[in-house]
Parts: sequence; C-alpha cells; structure tokens
Amino acid sequence: MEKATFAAGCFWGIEDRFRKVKGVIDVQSGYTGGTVKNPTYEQVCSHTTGHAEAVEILFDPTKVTYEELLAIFWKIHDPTSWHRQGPDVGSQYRSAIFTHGPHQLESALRSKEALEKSGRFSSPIVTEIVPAGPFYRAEEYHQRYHEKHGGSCSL
Ligand code: MHO
Repeated sequence: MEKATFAAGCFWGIEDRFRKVKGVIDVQSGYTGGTVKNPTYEQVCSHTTGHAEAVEILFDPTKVTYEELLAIFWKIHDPTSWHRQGPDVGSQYRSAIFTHGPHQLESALRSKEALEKSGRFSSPIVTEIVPAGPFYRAEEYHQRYHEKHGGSCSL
C-alpha cells in the first residue's frame, strides 16, 4: 500500500473523485502543509495555520499507479489558479502535491513539466510540490461529505 497526498481546493469534491478510482482503498479529508497541530476547520479557515485542505489517499500500486493519480489530480482542478479554486478563495485552497519519497517527488515534477510543455494552459502552473509532513484528519462531518449530502463532484 502507498499513500498520495494532494490539495486541489475544497476537499469534499477531491475526496469524492478519488474514492471512485479503482485501486484506491481509502481517502481521508484533512489538513496539511501548515504549522499548527490538530487544527480545526475554523482555524484553517482563519488563515492562522498555514494548512491546505487536502486528501490523503491510500492506494494499491499494483492496481493504480501514482502517475495515474497525478493525471486525475491535474484534471480535476485548475492548477494555474493561485490560492483559489472557483468560488473558494484563500491559501487553504492552494494547489499542492505533498510527496512521499523520492519516486513520488520525481514523478510529480516530471508530470508538472510535461503539462507545462503541453500548452494546455495559457497561464503558469502554480502547484506547489513539497515533501509530505504531518496530515491531520478533518472533522467527521467533512468525511464522505458528498456521499452524505447527495452532492457529487462535477469534475
Ligand atoms: N464553498 C464551500 C467550501 C467548503 S470546503 C470544505 C463552503 O464555503 O462551504 O472548503
């Protein structure tokens, strides 16, 4: 089993999308990339923690590769959008890849470069690629939010 951690805007939709991927065993919504231990949603929203809304994905690399997860990550948000995804504005909505180990770091950098060269976006990609630090699971009401509330990720 391997972990992948991504931030791409509000975690509700990102969790929902990755749960649908074959080979993904579990997805948690949470906070990472900041400095405060065990932050609450309210603290993260108040911009005092430095954390991003993120998902931690547990996957079986014999069924889905990290590179396939990266491809989905790039597709389901706008990586040229600085500290904002759609209506959600703030540094907690930044685009980021939190890498686990040198293989993931290399793949993430390579995929970003390939996307830049592809000409798919006219603005620069602002996605941060940084080593994963502690991940704090969000409050239970944020887990499987779309499943519980009948919504779904439109992407
Ligand atoms: N637009 C949503 C974002 C929630 S998400 C958990 C809201 O304001 O409720 O950041």
